Formats: sequence, structure tokens, C-alpha cells
Amino acid sequence: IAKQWIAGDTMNDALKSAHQANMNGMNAILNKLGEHITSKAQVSQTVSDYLTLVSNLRRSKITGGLSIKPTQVGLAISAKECISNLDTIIEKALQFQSFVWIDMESSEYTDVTFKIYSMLFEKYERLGIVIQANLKRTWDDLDMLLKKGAKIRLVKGAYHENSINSYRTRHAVDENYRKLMNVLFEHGNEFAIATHDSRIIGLATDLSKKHERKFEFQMLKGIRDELKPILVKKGFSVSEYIPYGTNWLPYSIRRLRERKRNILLLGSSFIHSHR
Ligand code: FMN
Repeated sequence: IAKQWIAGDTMNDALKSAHQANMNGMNAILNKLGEHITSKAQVSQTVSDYLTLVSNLRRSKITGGLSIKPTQVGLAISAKECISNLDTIIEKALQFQSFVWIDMESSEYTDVTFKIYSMLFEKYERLGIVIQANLKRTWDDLDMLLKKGAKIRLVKGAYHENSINSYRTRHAVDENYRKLMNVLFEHGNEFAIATHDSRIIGLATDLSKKHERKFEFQMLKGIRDELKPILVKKGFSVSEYIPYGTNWLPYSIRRLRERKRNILLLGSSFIHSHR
């Protein structure tokens, strides 16, 4: 079920997909699948895979970076473990000119993830973090991050959250996304608009004409593949997020859930426009 969204089981598959993305005018952002890893041996394996990956990217002359989930490199064990592993990976990645993004997971990790990011961002400037439009706290987080000059990726949010801390309707999340995006275009620098939502992407292209900002679009592998070359052709920077590995289930479930939501939405607008 997951084939379209995932490069394949091996690092070689990931390198091939990344090369293909480059050929299509996009930058690649690689992620090894896996999350909530509590075994130290498995965490070490993941860290060493990322280290091998960055040298392979360089050797294959692929333009690409990494996106890492904190709980795959130690956050499910302790913050200290996670910081030290991220530090190792980022140092090597930067040596090889690869940008590193820290993915944002579910809200129980939000605070600690921002703390870890802030610490590492003081040391490494080429480091990005994610904010989620479905969380109500995100306005404060955006404010805090902009003050630091952080590199921000804006997403809608892929995790199940409760109604106290998050917006639950599609409409409310989209509206919050648009507002946050406005602020990024006004005050942000080197940010990423990560979505497959045509309406939001259209708005972003309008905003980009109003504000001279360095930003890029980011989309996942296997989603909106028809739209990516159009944006590239228009001269926008586009990155493709490419996951690989054997632990594909949690990632695929999140993508399936979104697809179902999008298909339902498509269905309702179809009915609406034909009434
Ligand atoms: N969701 C998260 O909760 N945390 C992330 O770190 C994250 N990274 C993403 C990176 C990229 C490049 C993209 C395109 C999406 C990412 N998402 C992440 C998923 C979004 O939150 C969202 O679930 C998905 O893009 C589907 O919504 P859409 O309507 O915007 O396409």
C-alpha cells in the first residue's frame, strides 16, 4: 500500500529517488523511516545510517539534506541522548553541505523539541524546525522562533491531537495555516511552505510576488507529482521529502488518513459544484 510514498527499503533506493528528484529540478530531503525507538542499539544504527547517507549524498553529487524525527535518534530514551545524536549527525551533514531539518512529532514532544532545536541552532545555523498549524500554541512558538532567526517549515500537522490544544476541523487548520504563512512572508527568512494544498500554494505564490523572501515549497514523495514540475518551471525552489526504510507503517497510516480526507473533500466539492 505504501509504495508510492516511499523510496524503497534500502539506502540505495533513497539515493536513486533523490537523484531522480534532482533530475526533475528539485532538492531532496531524505528521511529514514522509524520513530519512537527505545532500543539504544537501534538508535545507534539509525545515527550511523544517517552518517553514511550524508557521505553517500556527497559522493553521488546529490543535492539533498536530511529530515530527522527526534524519537528515532533518542528522544524516546532521553533528551540528552537525542541532543548528542543530533549533534553528531548535524556536524557531519554540514561538513558535507547538507541542510538538516528536525521533524516535529506529536504534541507531547513539542516543548522538548523546540528546546533541543534552540540549543543546536545556537551552534549550527543551517538547521531547520517545523511548526504545525493545527496546534493552538503555534502562534507563540512562531514568535519565539522568528526572534531567533530560525529556519521554519510550516505544515498543517499530521498527528492526532485533542480539542483543547488543537484545531480539529479542516477549515480551522487551513485558516490558521494561511495566517501563519502571512507572517512568515512578512518576517521570515529561508522558510518552507510544506503542503500539497493547491489553494495555499496559490496564495503563497501571490505572497512571494509581494515580499522578496527566500523560501521553498516542500512536498512529499508520491503526492501531487503533477504540480511539482509546474512550480519548478515557474522558478520556485521545490524540495521533495523522500522517506526510505522498512519501518513504513506509521508513516503510511498518516498518509492514508490524509488521502482519505482529501478524497472526501474532493468528493464534496464535486457534488457542490454540480448541484
Ligand atoms: N507533519 C508533521 O506533523 N510534522 C512534520 O515534521 C511534517 N513534515 C512534513 C514535511 C513535508 C515536506 C510535508 C509536505 C509535510 C509534512 N508534514 C509534517 C505533514 C503535514 O503536516 C500534513 O499532514 C500533510 O502535508 C498533508 O496535508 P496537506 O493538505 O497540507 O498536504
